[in-house]
Amino acid sequence: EGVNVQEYTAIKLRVLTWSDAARAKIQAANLPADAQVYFVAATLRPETMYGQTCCFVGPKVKYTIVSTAKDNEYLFLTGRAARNIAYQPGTFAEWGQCVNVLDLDGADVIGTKVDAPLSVHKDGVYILPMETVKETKGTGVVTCVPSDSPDDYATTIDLSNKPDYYKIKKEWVITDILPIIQTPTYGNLIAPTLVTQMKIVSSKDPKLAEAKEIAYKDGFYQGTMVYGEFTGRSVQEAKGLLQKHLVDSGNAFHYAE
Ligand code: A2H
Repeated sequence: EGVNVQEYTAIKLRVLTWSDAARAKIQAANLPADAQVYFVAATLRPETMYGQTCCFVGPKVKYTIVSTAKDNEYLFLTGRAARNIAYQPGTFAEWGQCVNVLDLDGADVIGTKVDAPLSVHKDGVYILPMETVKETKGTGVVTCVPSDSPDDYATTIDLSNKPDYYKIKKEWVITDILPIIQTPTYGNLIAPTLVTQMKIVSSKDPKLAEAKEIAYKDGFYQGTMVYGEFTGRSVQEAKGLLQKHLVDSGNAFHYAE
């Protein structure tokens, strides 16, 4: 924390169908029939959103659904993030209010299907568990881009290898990975390449910290887009363009903490 401000893009993933556990609690909370609930994922890499394959919550993390008084919009995020967002311009300040309507555990929402903006998976993607999600960072919701995030790739492999252990259905895990960014050293799938080269064996492997650092620096400073409307542009250029596109289309907002 301290004086460093982290600027995230908060991506809104609209709920298509709830998991059984979440549906029961939501019915009991009497949300209006036309309520639109969005999972809010904080990302530093908006230019990678084409490659979203699922969205992670911490199974043991506590979340809240808040009402925003805007077009029957409700947000799913940690209580901490909801309080932060309430004070940021362009969000609740204009939306009028931020009222907590329901508390949920991460485990309750696993198996919920959401629409991930820009993702090539147009029928939606699933909410899945990631044990390393921190309650104290961002919104506690992490959208999964396995091509460019070593953490996301390692978790995807774990989930796909042991669906029963994680209490998920194997078919909820998309293992097809879309190349989005070309880098000179690690090709067009930097995260899988690093995980393999560094012999990272699970989502809890300490070597992931280093892989994450390399992937972030190499992708950002050396990367070129090989997918989407900014194909051929540098990642440094595309990041701002895609952030603006997501915000202007109503699919994201700025979030700093
Ligand atoms: B990034 P920083 Cl493609 N717990 O988004 C754990 N991780 C979290 C989190 C939380 N509560 N909130 C956000 N994050 C992740 C995309 C991405 C990200 C790519 C590549 C690298 C990358 C897709 N997941 O992050 O500690 C989110 O994942 C590498 C640093 O604030 C967010 O951006 O620096 C990033 O960590 C924020 O990390």
